Amino acid sequence: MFKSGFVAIIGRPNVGKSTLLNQIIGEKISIVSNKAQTTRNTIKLILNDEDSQIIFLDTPGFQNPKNKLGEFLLKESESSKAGADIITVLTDISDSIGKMDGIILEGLKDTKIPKVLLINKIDLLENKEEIKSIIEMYEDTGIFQKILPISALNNEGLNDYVKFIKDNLKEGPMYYPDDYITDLPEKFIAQEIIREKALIYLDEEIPHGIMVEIESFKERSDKKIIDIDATIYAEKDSHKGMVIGKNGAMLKKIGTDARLDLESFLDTKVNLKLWVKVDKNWREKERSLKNFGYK
Ligand SMILES: Nc1nc2c(ncn2[C@@H]2O[C@H](COP(=O)(O)OP(=O)(O)OP(=O)(O)O)[C@@H](O)[C@H]2O)c(=O)[nH]1
Ligand SMILES: [Mg+2]
Repeated sequence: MFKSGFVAIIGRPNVGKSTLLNQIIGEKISIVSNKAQTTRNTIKLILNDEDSQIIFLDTPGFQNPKNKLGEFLLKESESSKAGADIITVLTDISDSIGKMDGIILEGLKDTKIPKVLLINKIDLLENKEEIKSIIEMYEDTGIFQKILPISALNNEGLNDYVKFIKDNLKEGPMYYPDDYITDLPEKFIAQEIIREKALIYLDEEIPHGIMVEIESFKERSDKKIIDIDATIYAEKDSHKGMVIGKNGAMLKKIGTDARLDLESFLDTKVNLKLWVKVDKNWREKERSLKNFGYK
């Protein structure tokens, strides 16, 4: 019997949802940074096996929206639950259930499908005994069929998690060809790789106002190199200056790191050209959000 299904991963920003899924898939598809709200679209990551296909949905971090982009992110997270066969909630080693986690749990109380809780970042626990009381705290909610402490970063506890998913999958079709690990086009992943480098290097409020658009993505006819032209959008003129940096140093750093990742992802040489433009307050404008694919 072939089993398959959709597994939504939800949780606050920065708890490690994308790290977890990249680790399970064994390839870096979903971008990761230490800034909240790194993920902006629901991203499908596919785990293929001889007798099963699991489609994981990596969602934007669950938080109170502060602008139109935030409203879109919350909707993405909410709607991923609707199409899921199994729900995974990811949290970290905090010793109390915070406000946002409380809202997430409340929203799951009446959901009938299997639910699993992963307590991530146990590598950061100084006293390993502490995990017991954290597990008990979540057991008391009575919401989850399974609660597992994990470290997504160190690949700890992930086999048990995948086993739980497989045990709870139902008979189903192969939704995607068995060599697919995502349904995303290369162009989208290229855009995300560039955005990740900007997120990693830029500080304070700038990263959240960054958007990347791929202007052109062309393979040369001899197939030995891919030319990529991309624009980084910032929200303010002053932010544009910081993305470029002194004598272009910041843009160069972002470009070099992005090119190296692109070459490894696309398995070919890449010629990357970056531009920086300003689109004022695009996070509040329906039209810009639509243009950038957040609709
Ligand atoms: N120490 C430790 N850090 C981790 C672990 N998992 C993830 N991180 C770090 O946590 C940060 C956030 O990781 P992401 O995977 O981007 O988190 P996310 O939940 O997808 O965040 P959003 O997309 O913003 O909602 C990164 O700096 C990761 O390296 C873990 O198991 N241990
Ligand atoms: Mg993420």
